[in-house]
Amino acid sequence: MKIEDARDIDTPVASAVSSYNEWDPLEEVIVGTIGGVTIPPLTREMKVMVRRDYWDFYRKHAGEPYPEELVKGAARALDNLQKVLEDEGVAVTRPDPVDYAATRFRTPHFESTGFFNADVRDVLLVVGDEIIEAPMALPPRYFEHFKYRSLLQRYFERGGRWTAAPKCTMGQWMYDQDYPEEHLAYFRGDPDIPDDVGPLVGQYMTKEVEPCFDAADFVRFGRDIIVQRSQVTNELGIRWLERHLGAEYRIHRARFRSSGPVHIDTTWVPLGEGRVLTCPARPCLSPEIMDMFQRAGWEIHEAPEGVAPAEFQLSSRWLSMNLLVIGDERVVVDKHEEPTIKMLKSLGIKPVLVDFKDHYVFGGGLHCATLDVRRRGGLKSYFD
Ligand code: ABU
Repeated sequence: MKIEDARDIDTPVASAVSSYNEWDPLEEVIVGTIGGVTIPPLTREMKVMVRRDYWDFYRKHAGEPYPEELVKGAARALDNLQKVLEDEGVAVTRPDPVDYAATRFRTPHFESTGFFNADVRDVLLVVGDEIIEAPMALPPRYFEHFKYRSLLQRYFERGGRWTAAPKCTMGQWMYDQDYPEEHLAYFRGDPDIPDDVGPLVGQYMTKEVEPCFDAADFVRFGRDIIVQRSQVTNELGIRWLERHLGAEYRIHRARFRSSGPVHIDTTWVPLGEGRVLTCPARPCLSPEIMDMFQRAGWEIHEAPEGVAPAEFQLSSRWLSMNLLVIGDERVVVDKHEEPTIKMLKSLGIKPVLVDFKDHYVFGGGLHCATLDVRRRGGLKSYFD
């Protein structure tokens, strides 16, 4: 779709953008595209995303396209997801392919090449009728929001509110130059991590110099939004969103036992009203969050380990719990994740199967690769 195509769309009375939680019946969703994905430069701060086993590969091939077979596999996975969602009655939109990822770019503060564009959840946050472009925190992702601009303009013309959070500079001063490199050897999701690993003692790669956040560090429960301080989301970024959303929403900071948190959607994942999945390798360290859920009668279930025969370069194996809830007790899950499928069935939830594992190599599961633009249902409080 091009921007010109959107001009004749009449603005409906109700906004085309409306989503307050992660589980109400899904009506419209953006599914990412993988075209143009480029091996990012392995700067120090990028090591929060890339698994150590791959550092040499990323050093050697920075700026080149990923191997064609990997890209084709991920493209097929995204197309499979589109079909499955459409078969379930969900309208799917896809961003235009943009091949700027391989382009070298320069701002007054850094030079980089781009990275990828499939994980729309990292870049955009929908809260009610508003779509917020996240500032992001890593230089290769600086321009990633442009991939979605024509779609955003279309949603804007259909009544959605459209906001861009202040972009951070991504200058070197934003990153802790003394962050111990050996702590990056522990990857998020490792079960055995020492007690003094960076995030467990309040040390992160991103400092509190300018607000930064990735949208995927926030998870929406109506009026209550849970966020984690992560390697890519700092306290200033959290405060920006808190003030921006105002008194209608309550932002709750949660901590988990993780060696390098990046995105909350493989850690604390709602399955529907009253049920949340927690990652057994990253238990919640915030008693007030546990109390909040327990007092409101929420069930907290441990996610089974992932089993899909996939390669993981940019994420933990816990993409198995990165599920897309489409409402009416239906959850989209990768068809290889037998233990997760079994668990969903035991809870009376219908697993909607999709062959998606070939997208995992690029660091994203089903929740990462999608953005729910519209769900039926309004703003509610689930914890009063
Ligand atoms: N983009 C989600 C990755 C989170 C994880 O590695 O568990």
